Amino acid sequence: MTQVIYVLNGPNLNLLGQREPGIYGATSLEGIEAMCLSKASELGVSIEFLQSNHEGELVDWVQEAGRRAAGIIFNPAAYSHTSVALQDAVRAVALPVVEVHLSNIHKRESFRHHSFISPVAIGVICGLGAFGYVAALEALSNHLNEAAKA
Ligand code: CA2
Repeated sequence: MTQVIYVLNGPNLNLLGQREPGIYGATSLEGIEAMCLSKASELGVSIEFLQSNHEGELVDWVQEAGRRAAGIIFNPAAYSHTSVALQDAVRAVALPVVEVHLSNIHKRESFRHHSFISPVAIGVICGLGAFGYVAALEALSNHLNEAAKA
């Protein structure tokens, strides 16, 4: 059966492409979804691409992924830096998670340097813009294929 990968996006990422292109790039979230769909078809996986401005809804989707998906690509946006609830959700589902940030959070304000998700992710990609999502999809698919062989 085709593997499903959840691509979850946190608060304000629906504004991508409309504001702050100097930090987050000019690609809209719909554009990023299109890039992910194209990569997913190349890799032979299917994706569920979602965005929410609400922490609880993101928790619900992580739990749903635990029942339906093989892994998660997660840009929790500002909740990366604040949310114990999202860390607990990721820990509870025990799925491989690749954390993605469009910007290089380590080059920015110090409050962005810590992520609650990084310690429970298999890897983190930041600073590569929209391409980071495509790289994350390839990395997660490779991780799943390697895990299936072991
Ligand atoms: O670089 C990233 O992907 C971030 O996760 C984006 C978050 C930020 O809080 C993280 O520190 C790093 C912010 C997303 C807000 O997106 C906007 C897009 C356009 C205009 C304004 C905000």
